[in-house]
Amino acid sequence: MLKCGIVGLPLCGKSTVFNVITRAGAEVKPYASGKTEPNRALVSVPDKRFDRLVEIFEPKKATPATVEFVDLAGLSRDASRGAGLGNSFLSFVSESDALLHVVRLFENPDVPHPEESIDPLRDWRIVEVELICRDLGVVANRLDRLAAKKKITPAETAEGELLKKLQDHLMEERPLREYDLTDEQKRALSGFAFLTLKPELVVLNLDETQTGDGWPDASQAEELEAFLREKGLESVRVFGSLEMDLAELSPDEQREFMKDLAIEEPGRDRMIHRAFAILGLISFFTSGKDEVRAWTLHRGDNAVDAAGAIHSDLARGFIRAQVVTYEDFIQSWAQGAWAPGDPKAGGVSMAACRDRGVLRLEGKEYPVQDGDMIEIRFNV
Ligand SMILES: Nc1nc2c(ncn2[C@@H]2O[C@H](COP(=O)(O)OP(=O)(O)OP(=O)(O)O)[C@@H](O)[C@H]2O)c(=O)[nH]1
Ligand SMILES: [Mg+2]
Repeated sequence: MLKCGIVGLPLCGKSTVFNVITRAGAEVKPYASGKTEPNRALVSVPDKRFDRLVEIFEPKKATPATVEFVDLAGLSRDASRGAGLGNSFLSFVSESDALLHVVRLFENPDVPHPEESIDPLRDWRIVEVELICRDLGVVANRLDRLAAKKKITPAETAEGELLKKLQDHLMEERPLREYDLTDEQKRALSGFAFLTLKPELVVLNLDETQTGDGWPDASQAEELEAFLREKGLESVRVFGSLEMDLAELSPDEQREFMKDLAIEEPGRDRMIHRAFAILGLISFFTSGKDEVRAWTLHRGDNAVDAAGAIHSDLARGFIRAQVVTYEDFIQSWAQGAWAPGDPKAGGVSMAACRDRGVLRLEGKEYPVQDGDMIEIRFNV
């Protein structure tokens, strides 16, 4: 299960943003909670192709792809040195596959600001530095271990050399995403779960007075956005409290409200879409009359990874994957290229695709493509 962790300073609106995305109704309060156990909720990946397959197959069960969002406690200045909830909390961050980094722009006299003023660029940087410090600690630990070893393999020598370079880079308070790593190096380092290598989406949490024309001074938001663009990081503007309340209205009422406030697209949709994009996810589908299901993989995962996502037995006994692209499948369907019999039977439809020559047999190493429809042949 892929996880997106929500990070930010205390009281910047993390739980509010979590509620906007998940509609899970987590507790939101104007004082620091000091809670260590994170809120978690699953969110379905919005996907028109999946919806279409459900229409076609009318399955007994429809299971969209999901990603878990995890609402973490506030990250204080100096957390990496044990301040606030410190390192125990940072370990929750390292479990995440991507980060949603919330920064506060909303003015709310009832909610104290840990730094006592609204300055989103400063706040973003405080959290960034904490993540850098945590990575630095991980590197130092590993270097100490390597140094203490009596015998060291050539691979460990190479690892130590790379880690020393990363250490210098981090010491300059620069994140690892700005270090030029090869894919091979990234793979070798994946076990460290470096926080500043994780994809990050920055969420600017605004309030309802900060919409369109009603907000004369958008300079702080624009300054942060320009800065992030320069760094190659993406950001979205969200009206945290407002959108959390909106979620309780009917779709019509929501549209009306959004029109009044000159909000074009709900922040929820934008956040979910961008989060999936930065996670580097692709979806593949399995379909039949019992179940249509969307599965998520990382780009570059192969057919055995796909089999393993479904069940470990399928990966273990993997023989072949029968693959048809979503587009070819839909075309076959539209042209009525079905074998006689039940038009909604999954097996029959794959056979029909084979007859049209659009079904491929792929082996273990086949890199799964976004939108593939897959049936695994296996033997255990
Ligand atoms: N006016 C306004 N208030 C907001 C907004 N977002 C959050 N708040 C308020 O800020 C306070 C803190 O919000 P939370 O979502 O609990 O913040 P948090 O980051 O989860 O806080 P901790 O978990 O304690 O660090 C609550 O009183 C919210 O109602 C916003 O967009 N506008
Ligand atoms: Mg919270």
